[in-house]
Amino acid sequence: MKKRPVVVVTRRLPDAIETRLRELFDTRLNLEDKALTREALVEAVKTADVLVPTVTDEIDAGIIAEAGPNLKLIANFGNGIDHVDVATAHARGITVTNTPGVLTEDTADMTMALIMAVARRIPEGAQVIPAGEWAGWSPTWMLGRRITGKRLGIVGMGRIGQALARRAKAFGLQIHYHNRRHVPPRIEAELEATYWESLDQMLARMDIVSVNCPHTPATYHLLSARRLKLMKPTAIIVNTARGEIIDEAALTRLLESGAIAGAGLDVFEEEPAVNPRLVKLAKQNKVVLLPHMGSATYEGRIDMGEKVIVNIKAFIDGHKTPDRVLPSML
Ligand code: 8YV
Repeated sequence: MKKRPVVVVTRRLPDAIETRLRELFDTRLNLEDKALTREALVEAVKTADVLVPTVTDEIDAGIIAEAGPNLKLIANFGNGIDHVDVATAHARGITVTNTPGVLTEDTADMTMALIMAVARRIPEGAQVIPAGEWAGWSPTWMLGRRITGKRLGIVGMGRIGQALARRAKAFGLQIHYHNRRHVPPRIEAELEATYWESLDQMLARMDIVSVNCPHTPATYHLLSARRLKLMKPTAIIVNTARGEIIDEAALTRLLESGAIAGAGLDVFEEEPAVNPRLVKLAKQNKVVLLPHMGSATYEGRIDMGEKVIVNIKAFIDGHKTPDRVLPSML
């Protein structure tokens, strides 16, 4: 009988996925669910035929250089692939796959939730009753900002950007977007979306800015200090993509000085560390900070796991992997 491939999974996955992985492969699980140390990652790539990492694993050129001869597939559990050096893997003949599509709706929901949370002060309001501080209704208390009729500027109009645009349109927002290229005219018409070739010009005119592009070398600090300063002082910014796309220190300064009205962030530059000044702003209810929960639904995580399994199966059986990531795609 052919030897079953060794699949090393770096974090705990939903039970149903771990069970299926064990049925199909010689699967090594991380029952402790602690992010692997660099040494443990090196050990993993030395022994595995297939590595299943997550966003908490930095699979850089140094780690890939340590890979044993058997490692042929990195089947990432997650869509974003910026923690894997895809070019180096590719050069070494290691295929890389991800899990696109299955977390689109959940992430768009969370983006919309952050927009609402910031504009309508939901987390702040939700603390009042448990704290026993509600003195009763007042016409001028806990006022937020209306969503309907405002301009939403989406930076990155891929799957998640479009899913956000559909939701936002239903909330009465006007849809604007900046992307490397236009979305197809049919979609632009459906969303009544306005394309901005110039990100600078778009930023200066938006009430709400949402970051929905992948993190690549080209998008690192795309929202730089200079660009953030172009935003209106009444504007808010939300990010459910990757922390590195916004210059977090600059954003923090602008929030502190009131040059930007608010922010809703689900991702950070140095996760799980968060700039203490941002945390302070959260305590003052000036920003809403979530711990990278965009795709955190039971259904989403099972779908992601199933995609991982489909990619491994296809690869092992000698078929084309459905979700291969090539350096040219980044
Ligand atoms: C995942 C994400 O939780 O898929 C992504 O890109 O950021 C998250 O939704 C994480 O990546 C899992 O590895």
